[in-house]
Amino acid sequence: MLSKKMEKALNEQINAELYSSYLYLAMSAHFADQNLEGFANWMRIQAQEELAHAMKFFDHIIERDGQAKLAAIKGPESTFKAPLEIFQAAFEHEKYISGRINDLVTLAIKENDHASNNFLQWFVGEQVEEEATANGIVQQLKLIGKDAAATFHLDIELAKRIFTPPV
Ligand code: OFO
Repeated sequence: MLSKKMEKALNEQINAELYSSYLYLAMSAHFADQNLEGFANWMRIQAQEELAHAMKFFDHIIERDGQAKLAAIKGPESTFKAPLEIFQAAFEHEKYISGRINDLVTLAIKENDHASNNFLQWFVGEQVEEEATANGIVQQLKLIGKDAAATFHLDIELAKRIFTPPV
C-alpha cells in the first residue's frame, strides 16, 4: 500500500514523464520540418521511451493498490533553434528529471516504502544513461560546428535508432 504522499509524488512523475514525451515529440516535429529525418527519428524514439517510463509509474501505482490520477500536460516549447541548442535543452531536461527521481527516492526512504525505493532504482540507472546519451550528442554537435557534411552524417547515424521497450 502506498502512502498518500508517495502516491501523489508518483502521480506527479507520470505527468513529468508524459511532458518529457511531449517535449521530445515537439522537437521531433521541428527536426522533421527541417528535413533532418535522422534527428527527428531519434527524438521520436525518445518520446516513445518517455511514454513507456510514464506507464511504468502508472503500473507501479496500480500494483500497489494506489490510484493513478492523470493531470493536464503542459504544452511543450515550440520555438527551437539549431540542433546543438535543442540537444543542450534535452540534456538540461534530463538533469532536471534525474533530480526529480532522486527526490522520489528520498521520499520513499522517508516513508519507509522499500517497494517504491526498489522500483525507483531502475530509474536511477536509466537517468545515468539518459544524461550520458543526450550529452554525447551535444559533444558531437560541438565538434561538428557548422560543417553541413558532418551534420548530414550524424543525421544518418541518428536515423538508425530503434525503440526497445524498457523491461
Ligand atoms: Fe524518463 O527519462 Fe527522460 O525524461
